[in-house]
Amino acid sequence: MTRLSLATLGNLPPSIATPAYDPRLIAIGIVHLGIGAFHRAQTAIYTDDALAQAQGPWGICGVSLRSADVRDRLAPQDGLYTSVEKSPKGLRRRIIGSVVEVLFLGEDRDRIAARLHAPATDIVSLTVTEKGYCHDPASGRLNFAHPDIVHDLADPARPLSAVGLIVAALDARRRSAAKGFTVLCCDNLPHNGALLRGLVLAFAAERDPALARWIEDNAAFPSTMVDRIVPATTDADIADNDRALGLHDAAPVVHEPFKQWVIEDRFVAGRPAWDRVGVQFVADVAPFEAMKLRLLNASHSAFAYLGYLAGHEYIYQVAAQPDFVAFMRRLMKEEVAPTLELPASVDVVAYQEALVERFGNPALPHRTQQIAMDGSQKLPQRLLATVRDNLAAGRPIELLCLAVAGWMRYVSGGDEAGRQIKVSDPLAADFARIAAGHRGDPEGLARGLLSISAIFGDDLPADPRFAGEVTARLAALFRDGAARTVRAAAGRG
Ligand code: CS2
Repeated sequence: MTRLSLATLGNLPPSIATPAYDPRLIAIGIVHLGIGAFHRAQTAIYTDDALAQAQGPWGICGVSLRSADVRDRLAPQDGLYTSVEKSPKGLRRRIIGSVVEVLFLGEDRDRIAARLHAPATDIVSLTVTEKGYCHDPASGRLNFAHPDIVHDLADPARPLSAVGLIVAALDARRRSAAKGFTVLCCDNLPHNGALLRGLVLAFAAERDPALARWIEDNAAFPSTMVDRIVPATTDADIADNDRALGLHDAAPVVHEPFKQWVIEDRFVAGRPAWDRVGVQFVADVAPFEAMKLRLLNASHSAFAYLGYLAGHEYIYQVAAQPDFVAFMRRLMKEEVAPTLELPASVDVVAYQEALVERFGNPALPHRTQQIAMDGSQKLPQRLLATVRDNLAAGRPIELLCLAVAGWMRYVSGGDEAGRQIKVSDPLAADFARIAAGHRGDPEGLARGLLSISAIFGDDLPADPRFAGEVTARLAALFRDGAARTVRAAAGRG
């Protein structure tokens, strides 16, 4: 089958929208680290919309840090790919043109360095997932023992980590007396801009305090809140899309209609006309980010662990269980919403109801196992920060603790039918060791997992209310199973 590319764009059926600008004429102004499905389905689409409104030098050079796969899929098609929007109302396909170059760190290191050093690059954005920041999730500090950080400090000119790449690029700018750039973190981390700034400065200070000072003065790290549900693309998605296109696209992305991007308006130089295409610019992202992490992502993780244990492969199947939906509504209303302080313009009740509907989208099968990945990096901002706020205010924590216990039961590595669970997490080996030492002993398992300070810090394991509640919920999960425990917690048992 002929490949989608600039040369074959004209062969597409007229129902499929193509870029309203000529991607050939768009110069690169953004380097994006981590060109996975989320970036292609969210931030790159906002940029595509912005380019359609106002052409400018805002093409994206997408960089893969770990594997050549996305580069090998996108490069032969000139960076073009299909956005497939799916909901019960139907399906919409359009071709996105904002990614104009794709590089892989393992093979294109010099070209990536040249792009990052080029004065034309005003923005370096990132979606490298939580674990890509090489930090301690509980404290938010750089993990100097992380192998990539050890490597990058020993060989700063050939970095492997995103933090190392950013510091090397800013160092090169400083040496050539060029301007700095805006670093735009688009991952689901708390205060993501400030967090990344702290990591970059810690790394830079270790190399040279003067470099850290230059970065403080010359780079900006606005925080952002990003939102769109984007399950991993499957082979069946690709085959369906190829049939609709009449061309082969090796890298389509499949996503829901909803999208949101909130950004702090602190840029070193220019930016695309994102404000004209629905991006919200605010002075402080923190309230939006807390709302999203604590309502959406917390419920997602709770559904992923407890739903998987109850035998559901996909989130929409979990969202079709009245007990789970009642649990989610109660979790959001009673334990999360009271911790949020939102601008009056935000209707947080409507936001919660919309989440129930978004999770239930049957047109968008999203694997519980995909969301269950990397829990060690996700729990602190999704569940534990809320637990801390509630403990301090004397508010309830039961349902949050059930979600944490669901994670514990999941990472212990066996499901309710005794089958092995493939746990994907940077700390998976620790979980397996702890679980092996406490078979049939929920109390010991809870104690062992709570002692991982990179997740729980030192305060939570020592809090009798939290430790007691998590242990009781974990015992209930082993005794009664996830479906019954969720039913009881939802007040329906
Ligand atoms: C999900 C998120 O995989 C996960 O952990 O919770 O990727 C979620 O789909 C997005 O944050 C939605 O914006």
